[in-house]
Amino acid sequence: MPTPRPTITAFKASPDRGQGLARDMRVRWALEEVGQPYDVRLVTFEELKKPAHRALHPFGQIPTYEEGDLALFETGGIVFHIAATHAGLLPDEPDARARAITWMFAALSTVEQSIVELQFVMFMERGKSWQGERLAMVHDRIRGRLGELSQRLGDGEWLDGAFTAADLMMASVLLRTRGSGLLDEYPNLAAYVARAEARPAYQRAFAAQRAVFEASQAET
Ligand code: GTB
Repeated sequence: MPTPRPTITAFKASPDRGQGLARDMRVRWALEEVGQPYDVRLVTFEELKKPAHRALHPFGQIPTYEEGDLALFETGGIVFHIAATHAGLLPDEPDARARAITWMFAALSTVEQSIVELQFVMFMERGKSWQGERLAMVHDRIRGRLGELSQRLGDGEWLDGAFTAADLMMASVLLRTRGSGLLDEYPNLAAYVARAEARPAYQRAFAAQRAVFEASQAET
């Protein structure tokens, strides 16, 4: 049976000004990779915290994913659901599939953790007397993870054979370090992310989220 056309939520005015760093991007990208058309409902920061949105997302965030009677939140869960219900993002062979799922978790829980911390330091702790020291500490923590990942990737094209949802998630996470310049210290990781960004599905997803930003500029 074909999947009902899903609807995702995204920021009406993303603070990243269309750079593709908000987390709706990874869901759009997954949908593009599997060729699943989707709709987008744009929400304001105020709407995120209202009961109607909290009924979909207990933490009042984007993105959410609705497909018929199913409502999901958390990009890990959403991307896994897309990959599990469409061909193209997870291998069929059980061990390779289990490894890809493991890498998805690693991207979100082992690698993204310190990168999220970086955003806290940069934006929420701006102006604090200790910001510089904490920034150096968080940079080093990220370097630790990037170094380990770089070592494992070596000269591989993707994490484990062909491109999977794990690469989609890992590249999405790594992209968030771009402003810091840290990624460029690991040329194989920088090239890995560039390969991911060059995928036509990534490009379509990027253009779609960028169009939201451009439309918001045209309105003002
Ligand atoms: N773990 C959740 C998931 O993976 O789905 C995290 C979801 C999340 O953090 N959503 C953010 C959100 O809704 C948007 S992506 N924040 C609003 C709130 O919590 O009130 C995080 C984000 C925001 C802005 C930028 N940026 O400007 O560069 C990048 C990433």
